[in-house]
Amino acid sequence: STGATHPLALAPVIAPPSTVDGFVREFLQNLNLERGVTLSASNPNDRYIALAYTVRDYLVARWLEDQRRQRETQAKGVCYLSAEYLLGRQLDNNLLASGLTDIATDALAACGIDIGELRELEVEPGLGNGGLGRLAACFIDSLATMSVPNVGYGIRYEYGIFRQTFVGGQQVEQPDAWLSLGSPWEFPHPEAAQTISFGGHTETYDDGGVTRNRWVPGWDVEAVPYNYMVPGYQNGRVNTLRLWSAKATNSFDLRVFNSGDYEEAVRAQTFAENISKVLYPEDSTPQGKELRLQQQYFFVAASIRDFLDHQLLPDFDLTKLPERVIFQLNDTHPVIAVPEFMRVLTDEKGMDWDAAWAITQQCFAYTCHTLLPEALEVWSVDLLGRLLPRHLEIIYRINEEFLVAVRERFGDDEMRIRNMSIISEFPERSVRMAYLATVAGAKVNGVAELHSQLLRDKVLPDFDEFYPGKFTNVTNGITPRRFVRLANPQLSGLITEALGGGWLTDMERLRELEAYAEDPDFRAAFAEVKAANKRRLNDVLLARDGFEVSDGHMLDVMVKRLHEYKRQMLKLLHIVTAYEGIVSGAVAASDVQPRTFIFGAKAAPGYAMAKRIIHLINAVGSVVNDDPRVEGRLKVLFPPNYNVTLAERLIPAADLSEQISLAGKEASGTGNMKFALNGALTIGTDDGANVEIRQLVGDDNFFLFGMSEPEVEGLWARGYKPSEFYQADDHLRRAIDLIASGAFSDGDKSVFEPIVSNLLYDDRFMVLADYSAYIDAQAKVDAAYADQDAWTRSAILNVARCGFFSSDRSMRDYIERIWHTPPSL
Ligand code: AZC
Repeated sequence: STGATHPLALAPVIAPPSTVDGFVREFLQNLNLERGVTLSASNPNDRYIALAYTVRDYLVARWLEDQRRQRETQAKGVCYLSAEYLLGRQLDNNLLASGLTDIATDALAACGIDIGELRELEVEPGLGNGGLGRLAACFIDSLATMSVPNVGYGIRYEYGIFRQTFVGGQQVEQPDAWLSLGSPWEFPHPEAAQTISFGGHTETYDDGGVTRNRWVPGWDVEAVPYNYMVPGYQNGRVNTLRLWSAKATNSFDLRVFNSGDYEEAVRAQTFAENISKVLYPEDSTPQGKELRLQQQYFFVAASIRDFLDHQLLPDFDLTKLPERVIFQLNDTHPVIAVPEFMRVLTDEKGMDWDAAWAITQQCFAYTCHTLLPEALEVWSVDLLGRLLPRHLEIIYRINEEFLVAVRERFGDDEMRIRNMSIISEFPERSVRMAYLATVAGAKVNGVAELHSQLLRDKVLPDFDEFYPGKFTNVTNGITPRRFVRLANPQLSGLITEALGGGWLTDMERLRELEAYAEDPDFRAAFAEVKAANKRRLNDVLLARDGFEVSDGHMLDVMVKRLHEYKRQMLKLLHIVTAYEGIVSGAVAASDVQPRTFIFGAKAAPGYAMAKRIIHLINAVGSVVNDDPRVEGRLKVLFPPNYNVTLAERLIPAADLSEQISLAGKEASGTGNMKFALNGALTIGTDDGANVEIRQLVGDDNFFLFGMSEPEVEGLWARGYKPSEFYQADDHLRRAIDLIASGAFSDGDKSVFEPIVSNLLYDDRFMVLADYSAYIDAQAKVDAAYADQDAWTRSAILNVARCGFFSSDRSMRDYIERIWHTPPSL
């Protein structure tokens, strides 16, 4: 009790506006009170922020209520630890979740404002690289929608994923200053900052007759929490996303300031604040930088402390932690949380080692998102020991006890012990974070059936044998609220007309659409939605980049990070082949199914080959688009800066979804799910979640091509020589020769020579081996597209059969197989 007596203060959650009048009043009040302007004096940014605050005010009441309830019940919840959350724009999502879209639209119209214009002002928080970060964002949406208590913990990067521009067809990275106009969705709490320590040394001391070790850190920074609301879809529930921002500690500052060294003080501040300054733009490759390890420890240490100190009731019995919380490790980035948790339980809370370890092994679970061995994070012992000396000791002890147990089980099989050790000795002594996570985690999961299987069989087979039942699968999912309802309102309307409401939170109901696939009127309506989405995309690309999507073209889309294993090169060889066929006269232009190819892809700034491929895509695009011989038939568009906002426009307009990674390399993919659920047909390899998509939609509604994973292995074993494929295939040779000739680089053969020689003499991802199967499958695509009605039928069946890929289903799987949290609060 606060001692309040006023009736309003007794129910301190203020009722939000739920009428147009109420919304207008609140909006104008926010303009006045928060922006200090009147409506007539306001600029668009003022209006956007006042609108955001008005929606936020509405959600806050629910949020406070949920926080109170969660504290009261102390039900088991999920702490999702992720270095990335690729959120996308918030305004529309929060309007949809709160059911305020119509009220807000009308209220703004009544103020003479077009809400659509304000929507475009929001800079999306790009606090993630790609699939892994977007998955985290989908998961927290689903948990809120399913009323599962959850806190998402992460980093509030001041600069998110870089803004990509093209100069002369080459990628140039610009900083993403997403916070520069203010961020109305966040609640900063500087007063609740945690102090996070680094460096120093460890020492032994006498604790009442027992010798213990403890950490004497060398320096520290403040972690300031910023809270974001994560509203469920129209269920009145709001969870929390808590992102940490680094600040210099005051004491440190003051000490140096007092000594009169202003520059040194500023330098110290910059050093501290660098920790949350920028997202590492790496995807599927670890960046072994000291600052990155600092980021990782910074956010998990703050999160664990936050949970223990603020989410638990005082006097909570720590031995009961496994009944209260599960920390889900989103890839290896947060795995340093394991030794930190052990350190807190033993060194700080005085628990004995064995008890603490038993608790730790129940409180963590680990998701692996890759199969590329080069993408599994390792930290050199040297660096770890310098930055986190106590943690290194703890890791050594975990490893020691683990290897004793391995010996007990498998005997003195030194080879196996070396292979399973958390510490690897070559090329330098280092800590294998995936192994640490596997040893500590109650469960380890891959992100699609095939990936989980390969993880057990190929990447961690010894661990699978040692820990029966530890490995499991949870196939990824996507939130249908953002990627169907918001991205594709027309399709959503059509589905609701057919099925009534409720499907958005029960996506298996889309199955009922199967019957509609046989209805010519429904097919016509569905085709009209696709056409309208193409027109909308055309408007977006015209305004954004000056591009035009040609009428009547098949829209063939490949959007994802640029990585060799994803094989944008294979797509490009198809385009060059189609182009070469027409200009050489081998194929009559009039016989070619008109297509617009759209790429979207960022390359990691340090990934030279990926950047060269971007350059080549743009180079091929400008030649093809300028050549009158293929006009009206082939077009290549590469809008720069592919992000969540653009994805929401592109995907609903696509006819064909390109998912063409080398089998065994793409852990899951999630873009593949978004396309299928928006009625694009997939051309794809038997890789990642493509396998499950194909099983669900059926072979007739999916264009499968290429080697399977065992076939890939077989070819490696026999010895892969890409040049043999080049020699044996006329089309392939002509396509590669055309690139090598300088036809796309003003005659300069050197520009793309590294790509050509890589393909001919290395080709790690077997582009040439799958080329001819891909070209054949594309011919089948053309033939199928010629029968528009049959194509539409297949597209409807894709939608109808992909309800499985809702992230709500993924969350149910995590709850059942890993978290064991109560289904709802
Ligand atoms: C990605 C995988 O490459 C992708 O296949 C998967 O769908 C996605 O995670 C979500 O699980 N991985 C990454 O983005 N990053 C790393 C480090 O693997």
